[in-house]
Amino acid sequence: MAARATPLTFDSGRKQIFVVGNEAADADSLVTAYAIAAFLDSSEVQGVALAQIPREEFRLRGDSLQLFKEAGSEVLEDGSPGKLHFWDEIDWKAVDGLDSRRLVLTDHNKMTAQVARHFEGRVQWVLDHHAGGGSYPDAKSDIDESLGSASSLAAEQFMARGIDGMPLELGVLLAGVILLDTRNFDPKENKGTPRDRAAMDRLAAFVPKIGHDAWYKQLMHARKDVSHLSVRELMLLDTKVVTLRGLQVAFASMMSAMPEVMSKASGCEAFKETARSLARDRGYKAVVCLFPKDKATGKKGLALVPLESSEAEGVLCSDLVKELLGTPGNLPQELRENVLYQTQGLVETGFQLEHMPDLEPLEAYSIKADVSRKTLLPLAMNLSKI
Ligand SMILES: [Mn+2]
Repeated sequence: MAARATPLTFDSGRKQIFVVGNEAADADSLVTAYAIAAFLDSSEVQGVALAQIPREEFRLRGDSLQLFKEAGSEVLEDGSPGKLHFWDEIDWKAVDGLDSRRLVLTDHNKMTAQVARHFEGRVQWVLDHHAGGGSYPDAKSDIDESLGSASSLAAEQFMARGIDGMPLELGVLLAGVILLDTRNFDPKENKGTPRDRAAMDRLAAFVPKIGHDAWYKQLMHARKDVSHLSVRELMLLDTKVVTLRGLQVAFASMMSAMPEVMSKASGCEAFKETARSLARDRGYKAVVCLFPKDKATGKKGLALVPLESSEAEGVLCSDLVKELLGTPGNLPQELRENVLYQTQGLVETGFQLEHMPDLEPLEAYSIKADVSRKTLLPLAMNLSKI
């Protein structure tokens, strides 16, 4: 196991071709970028696989974590692949200095703004299964919108070289993603096409001995499993960042109930410190966590952690609490007419926010179980206006 990422040094004797997947950085995007970079690597070309996330966030993708491990890829202590280069690790000045650099897009067909800043006019090839396309008429294009997985396209490239051209590591990675993306070719899901099936059949030798069905179940379980994640990682897992009164606030949908998360954090004070440290690192002024329903109370949980309670973000958090406590009486007409406010019964009952003094110094509350981030956010956005 390598202790650190393979340092990305540019070989002056070869042309650099960067390969990047989409910004969601799901298994299909990560694996196609990784595989196509390896495919392109030669005595003339240095293939560089790129992920549009910081390395810290790789572990949040449990399916990818498991797949790279199973494939025998060289991984770091956190399980992230050493040969995959993450957005926070790139020396962009050095990249911009590579005059002949080119870009390949996998699993999307239009550069994100952050990628375009470094590769405008340099897209050479697009392998994708999304609608759209046509953004780069001069680039080679392999786009099939009907496909379940872009990994099927990547597999075809290796197959065209003959089966001997497919290394074991990449065969396992691509087969695993095709199974995930096609939902194991379940006809009810209608995601896998005959073209995906043909790619999968040619990768049959890379499926582990347990067989397709059991492997698919394991990978899906790994995708949903959050037991390996730290409290900080749980906060990163499903976070929306919004600007309220000019301040960046992260709204995290937590995957475990409040009591479990507090015990994982070793207490409310440590939880609060974890949230503040995340806020500092990411430039947030506050982190608001919404926890799933706690079986014991039948309610969800809400915790608000401003970076500094004496500053503007502290006022913002207490104003949000006041606003929540004032519902339903204070709901503006626009939210009364909001369909989700109606289906969650918020127009009649309000958010049913109740302080949980036992969790101090953490500012924690129980909240009506029907509430979701989709209804919490509009109220916060409304607050930003007043
Ligand atoms: Mn995809």
